[in-house]
Amino acid sequence: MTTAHSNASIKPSALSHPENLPTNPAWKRGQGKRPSELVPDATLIKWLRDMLLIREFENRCGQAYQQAKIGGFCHLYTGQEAAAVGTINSLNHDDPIVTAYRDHGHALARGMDAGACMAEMFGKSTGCAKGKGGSMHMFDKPNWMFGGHGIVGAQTPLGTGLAFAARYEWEVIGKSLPNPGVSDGQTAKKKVSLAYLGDGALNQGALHEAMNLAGLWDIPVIYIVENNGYSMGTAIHRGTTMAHDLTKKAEAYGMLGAIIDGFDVIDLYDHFKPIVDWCREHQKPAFIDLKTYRYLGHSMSDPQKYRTKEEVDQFKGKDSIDRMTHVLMNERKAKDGKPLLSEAQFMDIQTEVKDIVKKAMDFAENSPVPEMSELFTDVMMNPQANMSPTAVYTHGAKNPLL
Ligand SMILES: Cc1ncc(C[n+]2csc(CCOP(=O)(O)OP(=O)(O)O)c2C)c(N)n1
Ligand SMILES: [Mg+2]
Repeated sequence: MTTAHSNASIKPSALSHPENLPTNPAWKRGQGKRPSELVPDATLIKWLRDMLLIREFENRCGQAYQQAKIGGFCHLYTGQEAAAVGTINSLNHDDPIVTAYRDHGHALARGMDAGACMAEMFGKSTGCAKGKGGSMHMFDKPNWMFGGHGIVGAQTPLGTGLAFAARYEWEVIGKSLPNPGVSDGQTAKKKVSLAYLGDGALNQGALHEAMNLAGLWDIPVIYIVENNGYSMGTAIHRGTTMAHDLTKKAEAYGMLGAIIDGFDVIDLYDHFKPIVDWCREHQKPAFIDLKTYRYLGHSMSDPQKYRTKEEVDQFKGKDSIDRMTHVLMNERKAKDGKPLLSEAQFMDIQTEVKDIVKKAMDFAENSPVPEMSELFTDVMMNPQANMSPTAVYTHGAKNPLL
């Protein structure tokens, strides 16, 4: 890769001219249509359906956890639905994404089968990670979802690497490598990757190393801070500098930064889609401070002493599902002038998602737990003899540490 020089045809001054920046798209200057106006009616309804599916899935996970059917860590996404749905739907299906441990929403928005997702929650062999990952490790290669990661910030270099690989494929190899839905030898195309992180990851060294390289080498990764205001019980302004304007951090690494409201999925799309298109076209990174809020505790046991009920209620008043339902029932009209969504259609969608999640629960409950032998598969091995104090470990053999 020839790094920044490969963009020599695009004059930096032209690219950074306010009129050419995706943070100032034509529609904001009163010209042209908003991106969401070009989205088919059925797709908008699907966005609402996906947000409802995530909410229902999380509600049922919470119940199953109380019944001890789900064990280990479990972080619910309730309240943040528009963030995953609005950003993922701004991508092509084969643009890779990677996220942290609050990952069920991204998996479902990406199209993961709800049964495989729920079975993973239940630790069953039919789960997307064979029941060996659990809540924090949703993986779905056919849907270009590369996890689900538990170490705060660790996914951000991975997202950067995914974008580097995509750009290398396009610019250096010139053809795509074998991947789901792509046969070897197809012309590679320009891609972007999304690397989601929580506001708690903002001060992790890994993020800053990754952002530095992305800025230096023009790696087309978009860091999305799902800024729900808290890292466990620590409010962002107590632990992070410039919390009132995180785009300054992007500036320091020479990349585009934007603050986007993550509560209204249509508005989010209108602001985010131009950034994705720009990053793809010019093969550049970006950094988004996406304002959102989680309604529930950090994980399953959190007395939430760090915030008031009034604060939570205030954000519930901006609920993204209520907002989208209102827009589709009252503001957006179909070609015949009628509202895009009727009350009856809304009820049907609710019934549909309840049914999907119920079937997913049944599937998870009735699936077998992994075989004992699975303990020794899909684990790291020492590639070189005598490198480990506990001797050589070969794939499939009993781990000497156990
Ligand atoms: C490197 C590392 N340090 C600490 C933890 C413990 N930990 C788990 S979640 C979390 C808070 C992260 O908050 P944030 O990034 O804002 O994500 P949110 O939970 O709000 O989605 C911490 C400190 C961890 N998993 N990894
Ligand atoms: Mg947070």
